[in-house]
Amino acid sequence: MRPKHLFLLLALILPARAEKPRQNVLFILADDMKASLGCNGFELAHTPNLDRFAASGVLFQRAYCQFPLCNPSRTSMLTGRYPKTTGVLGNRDEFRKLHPDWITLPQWFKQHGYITAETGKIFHGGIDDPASWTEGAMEGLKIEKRPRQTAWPLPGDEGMSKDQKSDRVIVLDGNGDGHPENGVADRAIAFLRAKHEQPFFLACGFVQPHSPPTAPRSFFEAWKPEDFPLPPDFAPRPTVPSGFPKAAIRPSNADLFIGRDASEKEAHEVIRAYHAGISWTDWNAGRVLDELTKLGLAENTIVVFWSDHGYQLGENGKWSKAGSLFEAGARVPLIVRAPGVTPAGKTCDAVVQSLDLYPTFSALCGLPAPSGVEGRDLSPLLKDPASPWDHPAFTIWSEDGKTATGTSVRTAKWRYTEYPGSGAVLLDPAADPHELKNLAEDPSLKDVRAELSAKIAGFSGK
Ligand SMILES: [Ca+2]
Repeated sequence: MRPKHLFLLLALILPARAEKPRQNVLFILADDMKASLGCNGFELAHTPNLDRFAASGVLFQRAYCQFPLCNPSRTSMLTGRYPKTTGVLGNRDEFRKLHPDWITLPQWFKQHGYITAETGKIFHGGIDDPASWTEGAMEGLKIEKRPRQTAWPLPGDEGMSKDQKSDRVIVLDGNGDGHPENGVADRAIAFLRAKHEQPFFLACGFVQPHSPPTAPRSFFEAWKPEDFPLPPDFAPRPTVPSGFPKAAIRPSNADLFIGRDASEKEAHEVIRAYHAGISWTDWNAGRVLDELTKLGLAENTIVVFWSDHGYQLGENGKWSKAGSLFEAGARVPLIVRAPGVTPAGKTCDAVVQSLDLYPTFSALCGLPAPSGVEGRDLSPLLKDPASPWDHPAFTIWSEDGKTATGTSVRTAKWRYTEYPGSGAVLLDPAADPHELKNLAEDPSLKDVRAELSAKIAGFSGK
């Protein structure tokens, strides 16, 4: 071969062989946050940082969790498997005891040369998975001094039961410095500033707006309590709406207004407090996102914002996520920015699921496809949010932590839920955004119901 030809051949081969630098991952999680960001179209929201982030990536408007409770939802997402497969149907189950050989999402990155670090709540509180994280990445966060706080409506901690401690509103002095929630962001920022020889997977998990709703005073002052209208089906205590099966609303609240009625005045206050918690999370997420940009890491880092499930905020007297197989409980905020992949400021209306994140992160970073996962790689939607996509989302609830006592399927048009032994719910969320009208017995929708019921039967057979 003549030297000129050899040079041309090498020029063709070498770039293909050169190792492409791997992208970092910054995964920001929120706890109990319904999709009520400004970018979701919620006009009362005060979420400038996440709105700006959404304007730089792809916002999913129909993203759904697999179980409306922390541990089952997070376990499903972090293992890429449906809750029925994980067997984790309650907050006390530990997936690692059930599946010692499974490889979690961060662990998959760790196995492929990434530093994997966490700050805040990633797995459920009290259930961490040391195998998922790089050794040394879990040094404890030191809290020097907590900010002064005011509890409402109960005056102090003395004599309060665990439930009562959860059932109140916390107003912080200053900007919350010294509170663990700010510490979650501080630690993420410190991690980003440190020099890393390897690509990183940093999970940054905030615990707001989980009860008790907590935020610095300034975030409350963005609104008056009455700025937030009560839901049209507001009730002082959990109330099964007319035309719905009994199992659709649990008889008692799990997070707020536990064992007591909600007055309209308190309801306005708590709704405001919940959104103040969202705004504080937005502020902390903004600090981390700004640091990523300032350090010049944004061009080489995939960023995802997600919450573990939604929330019912007084609808039918329900103040919790637990048991909610409505849009309010199953829908989650999801924003993805992948440099070189996602267009800026696009909205995706495809139905996607939390458990799709594992294979998606993996594909975006050029890792091999993980085995055993049940989600789908969302890359086609990230490249073109209008790509054809016709996969339903499934969300289940279990009252006893052992079997599904409700199974819900979401398609582009419908939400359909079956509660064995109690009945079914068919909702048209676009026409009925407050989820007031159960269409399950509408004779004109008999075929629709049969088709959706067949999807649930197929899913239940997994
Ligand atoms: Ca949660």
